Amino acid sequence: MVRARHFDERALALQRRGWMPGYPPFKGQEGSQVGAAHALAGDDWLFPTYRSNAMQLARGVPASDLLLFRRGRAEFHSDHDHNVFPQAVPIASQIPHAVGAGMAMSYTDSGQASLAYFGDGATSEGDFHQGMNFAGVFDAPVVFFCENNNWAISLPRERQTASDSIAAKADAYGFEGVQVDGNDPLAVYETVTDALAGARDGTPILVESLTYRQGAHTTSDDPDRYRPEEEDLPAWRTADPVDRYADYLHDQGVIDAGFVEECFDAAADEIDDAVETAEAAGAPAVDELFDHVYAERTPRIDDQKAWLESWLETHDPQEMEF
Ligand SMILES: Cc1ncc(C[n+]2csc(CCOP(=O)(O)OP(=O)(O)O)c2C)c(N)n1
Ligand SMILES: [Mg+2]
Repeated sequence: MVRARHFDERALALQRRGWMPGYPPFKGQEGSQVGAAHALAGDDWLFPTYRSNAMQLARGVPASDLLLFRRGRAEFHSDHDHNVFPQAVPIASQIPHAVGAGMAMSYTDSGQASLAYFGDGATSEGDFHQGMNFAGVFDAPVVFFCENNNWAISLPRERQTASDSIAAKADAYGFEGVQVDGNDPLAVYETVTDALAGARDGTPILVESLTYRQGAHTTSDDPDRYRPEEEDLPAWRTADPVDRYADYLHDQGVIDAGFVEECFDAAADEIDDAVETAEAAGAPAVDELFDHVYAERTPRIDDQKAWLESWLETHDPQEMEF
């Protein structure tokens, strides 16, 4: 969790000095993401989003790959060594992918499971309902892991849905939905471990992990414009999960006073190296921007590519400020 926190803080600072065009911070969601990531088996598949970098880190994806992806290097979009699908930016589009993969896992008796990560806002998309429906009908080994951080950009959870909870939505699809304190990594780990075991036996499940987005939606967002200073949420929901877990481990006598600082120092070294690696890798080739829009380039994409190539003859993107 400390590694993830440090990655997030560094990424934010790097974006602020123009190192990458944008960044979606996950501060406050480390307990939920790291707890869930540790519950996955090595050969399970994670279907992530732009928000879930802590999950990818905890799963073993190198920090430099995550940074290079944010610098536009398409080859780091997914990580097949760690069974991590590409990060979905179109909201909820990864949910049917996770279900389809789950159905394939069950047809081939592979013993794997897939975990679809998404936010509270994704539950208003058709893809969420279609994925949930297919999983229920076909007994797909899927854990629907909804990280409810109370906000979908500027839309609060109470305006997202009139349901009592997000977990309650599972009822309509014939399987269980559960809520968990998303700021308690051990509770999340246990809940997702049990959820994966059930999923492997053909019972999908929806886990609603209740946590809080401490920062902005992305570096293009200013939450002061829409978020009240005092949230109407219980303290456990807005409390810092890193501090809370460190205090807990300290009280239990598991760690001593200097341990968290040592973790921060180790994380700082790791991220320094990752930034150096990412910087050495250079800018993406122009083709990468256009090659993966469709399976084959269309005439309009070809026109856009030609325009950019001629623009680059007189401009240097490295000199631009974001
Ligand atoms: C299909 C689609 N519609 C709209 C958007 C714009 N958009 C980006 S993030 C976001 C809110 C998502 O909120 P939530 O699902 O709660 O995830 P969070 O950002 O809180 O992790 C929206 C509407 C998008 N990316 N894709
Ligand atoms: Mg949200």
